[in-house]
Amino acid sequence: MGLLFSRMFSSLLGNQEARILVLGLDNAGKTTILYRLQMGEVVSTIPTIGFNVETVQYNNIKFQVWDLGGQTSIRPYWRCYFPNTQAVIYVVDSSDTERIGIAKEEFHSILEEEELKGAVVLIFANKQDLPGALDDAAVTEALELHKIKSRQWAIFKACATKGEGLFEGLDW
Ligand SMILES: Nc1nc2c(ncn2[C@@H]2O[C@H](COP(=O)(O)OP(=O)(O)OP(=O)(O)O)[C@@H](O)[C@H]2O)c(=O)[nH]1
Ligand SMILES: [Mg+2]
Repeated sequence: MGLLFSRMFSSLLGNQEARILVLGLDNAGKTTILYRLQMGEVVSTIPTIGFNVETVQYNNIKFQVWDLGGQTSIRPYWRCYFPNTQAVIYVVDSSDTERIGIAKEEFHSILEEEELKGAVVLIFANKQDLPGALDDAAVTEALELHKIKSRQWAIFKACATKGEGLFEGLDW
């Protein structure tokens, strides 16, 4: 009851909270994005085994951001984090054209999840600084984003290491 009232008051006062999952293949740049958003810095990362969770306060919204490890063997555990998620940030390494098909398959299986039915989806076409990186239109095509039905989605070009595109995505 107390929790309910505190949530009601904070929403009346305009302080909203949102739970966000950051998903995507290993090496896409998820952890780099999380700490760039939280600290405004590039941190040196190691592959995430498990998850990182941080609170990011932005524009009166407190985002609880969950960054999950993307290695093949860890992906089955993503679903443990699905309940109560308002938004999914799907990160793609735009220069990894070899694995873009796998990125597409993982993306569409996320969309089919019942527990994520109400979540909005933001896609970051990350690593735009690398040679040969697909732009947002090419990533849109490769991920077959036109197949998305009855869900709000948007794609932004990003470069996590330079901090480009990330807050534009959060603004959305
Ligand atoms: N050139 C370039 N490198 C990036 C960018 N974003 C992330 N990286 C690098 O990509 C590598 C992997 O980044 P991580 O953030 O650890 O990737 P991750 O998605 O968290 O990977 P897992 O934890 O294994 O799922 C690191 O060496 C980052 O510095 C970018 O925009 N451009
Ligand atoms: Mg990571």
